[in-house]
Amino acid sequence: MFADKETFKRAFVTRVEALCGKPFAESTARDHYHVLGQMVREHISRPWIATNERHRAERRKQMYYLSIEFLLGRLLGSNLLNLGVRPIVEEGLRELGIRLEDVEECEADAGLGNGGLGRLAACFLDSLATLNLPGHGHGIRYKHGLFDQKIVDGYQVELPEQWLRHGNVWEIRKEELAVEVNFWGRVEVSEQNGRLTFRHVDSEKVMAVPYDMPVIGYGTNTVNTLRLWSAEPAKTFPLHKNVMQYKRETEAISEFLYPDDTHDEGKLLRLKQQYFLVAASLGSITRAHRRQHGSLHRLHEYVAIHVNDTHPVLAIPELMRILLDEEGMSWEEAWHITTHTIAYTNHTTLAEALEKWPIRLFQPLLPRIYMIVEEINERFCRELWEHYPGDWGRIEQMAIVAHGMVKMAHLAIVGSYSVNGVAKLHTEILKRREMRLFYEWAPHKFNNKTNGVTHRRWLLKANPELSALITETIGPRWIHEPEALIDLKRYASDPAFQQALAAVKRQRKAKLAARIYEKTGILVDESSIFDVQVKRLHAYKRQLLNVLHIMHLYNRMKEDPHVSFHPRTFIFGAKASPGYYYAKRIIKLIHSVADQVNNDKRTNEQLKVIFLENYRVSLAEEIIPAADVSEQISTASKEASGTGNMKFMMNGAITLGTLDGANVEIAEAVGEENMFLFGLTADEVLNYYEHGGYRSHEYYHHDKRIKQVVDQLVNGFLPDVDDYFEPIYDSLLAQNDEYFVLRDFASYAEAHERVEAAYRDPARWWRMSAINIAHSGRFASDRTVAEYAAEIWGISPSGKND
Ligand code: 4GP
Repeated sequence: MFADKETFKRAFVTRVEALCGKPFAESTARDHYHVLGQMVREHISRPWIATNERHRAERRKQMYYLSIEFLLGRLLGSNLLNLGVRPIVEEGLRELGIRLEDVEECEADAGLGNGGLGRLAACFLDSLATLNLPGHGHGIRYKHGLFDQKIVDGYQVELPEQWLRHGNVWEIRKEELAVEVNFWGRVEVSEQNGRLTFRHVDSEKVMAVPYDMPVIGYGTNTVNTLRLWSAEPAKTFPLHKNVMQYKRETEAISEFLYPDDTHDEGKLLRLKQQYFLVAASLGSITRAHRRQHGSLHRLHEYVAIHVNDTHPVLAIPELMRILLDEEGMSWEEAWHITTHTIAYTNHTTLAEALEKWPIRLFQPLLPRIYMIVEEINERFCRELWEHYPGDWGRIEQMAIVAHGMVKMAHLAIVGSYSVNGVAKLHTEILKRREMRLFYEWAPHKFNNKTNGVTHRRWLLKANPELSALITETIGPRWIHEPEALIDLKRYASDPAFQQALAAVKRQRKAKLAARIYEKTGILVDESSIFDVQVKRLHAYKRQLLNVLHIMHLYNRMKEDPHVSFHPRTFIFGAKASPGYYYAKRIIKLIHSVADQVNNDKRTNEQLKVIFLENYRVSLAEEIIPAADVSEQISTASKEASGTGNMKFMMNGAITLGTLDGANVEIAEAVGEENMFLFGLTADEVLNYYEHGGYRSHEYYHHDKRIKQVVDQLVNGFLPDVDDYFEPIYDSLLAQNDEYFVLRDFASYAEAHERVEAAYRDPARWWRMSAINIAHSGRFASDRTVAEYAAEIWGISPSGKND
């Protein structure tokens, strides 16, 4: 089908006519997308089946990555790339008068995730398949992914996302593999041969139906599986319930992705989603294992189950339930298997994100699971008592069930064999602070796995221009071995390479500028510095610091007609969780400042502020290659890792950031002279939190620049908003500025001056840019996944590359 261009063209035309029932000349871009998608799926059906067969034949250990989010983005482009057929397809389509780009645009952006955590899961799938590792994803097939963001008059409005509206060419429904999931009801206890047995009766049943999506490795025959579960009514309806109500409640489980990152909604539906994912995944994993091995006694030797944050942590009691109630194992054996099968990653230390479920919700919904959690807790507390006799305070702090709540992170640590953070600093903070007592109790469980991103999507696919330059310069080895990018270092000061690098950036900036004009009607100066902050909107990520600084630049220009600096275009993209009102006010603030700045003739030649609505994976792929400056300005200690920072450096942007998350390791790699670092360190921030001593008022009163911009939030400088920004003003002063925005302002402004100076010196700038690209290989998810495979999962590559 994809053997050569002519074969492809013939197959494509025949199929378009056969599948769409119309002459080729009348077919639309959407028809082309569907046909191409189907051709790819057919093309990989053999290797997909073969991968599964090979794994079975080799009896190889498998890893299942359980995640409530997979932020996949579009798949056609990266699938064509990974299969190595993109040039044939692109050329063939061109000869048929079709632009591949237009076809790709027809694909909905699969937004089954909120941000970093979900996108990380998607990057891991790509690396697993490419490294021929037997690792698969399990998630939920939400009917609606993360909401679509519309900006109306500067305010965020949320619309339901509809990625399945035109179907999903990548998925295969496998009804015969459905798993029954039980909610509510009660537990019947009886005694048989001196042993207690437990039966969950009178439950409400839900069918979990799997939809499998292929995960295609780059340049290999491996095709792994992402299994997404959809909730459907069971064949037997509960007698006591209205049928329509039962159907609605059941389907609601996989209807919406919760639009919250880091916040715990505390809703029953969320808990249902979590158990649904876990029960369906474990049902299918254990069924397959049992079929192959006859029993589950050696499950941990053949299966690793990774829980991505605490959302799937009910995998622990659910696996215990299967081993105890279905397999009839002793507690000791079941616990041994469970705690040698499950591994856990923590993604955040924000207190509000640490999930806790009230027993009053948990127990009635999941009666048997709750019993098991209680027993885990009792045994754990007993063990602690032996370890720390008399230390009630410690035991109370570490208990899994306490004060009417089930603490999911505690359950995760106790029931797993590995607990990892996502960057060195984050892991250290977990060990020294957030999880200190657990670290003291079981230090061997704790380890670090610094995040990474797939350089195939974020560089090779998103930035073909830069990729071509890299390959021309150092050859193609970096595509398979991203650490080979280090070879670019030799060219960092080479004027010809620098010029070529600058030309590529110019090209990508022109492309983004055209996109900005198309979307907003605003013309931006392509030779200005593109200074970008794109990520979820959150107080700790400090988009506010960025805006206040823009206001300051504007004030300077207004006050001093002679001040001149290199033109700047500040670009934002961010969704705020619908119930996070503070974050929504910041979005409006960005728009108000943009209106002011962009419409002022005195300043708008030098300063532009752009907000691109509906930030998502496909938009990120357009923005990141065009960035000069990457804003990674979270309050130190708050951003567990960050992954945007890695995507930007890979594309030659230079980080303007705090020493937070993986920025610390980026600085270690490239050297501080190749970044613009500023602000408090994590230790300083944590010290303030612990011992006090910060008074934001002092910074407000002592720095005229700060006073001016903070006052401008509420003094009518920004028209038509009444007192809408008052809560922001209060957060900075009355509430003593929890995220140290004012504390870091001066240092941030000074760092911006360093940006300016560096940009005025092209030889220096492009050298910095090249060095960032050269060192980005270690932030590829291939490295991260290889570390997980060797140090946590114990899985090894299967088959061979082509
Ligand atoms: C994010 C963290 O905030 C981010 O620092 C990290 O890079 C990412 O996970 C992947 O590890 N957390 C979330 C979340 O997205 O929902 O908690």
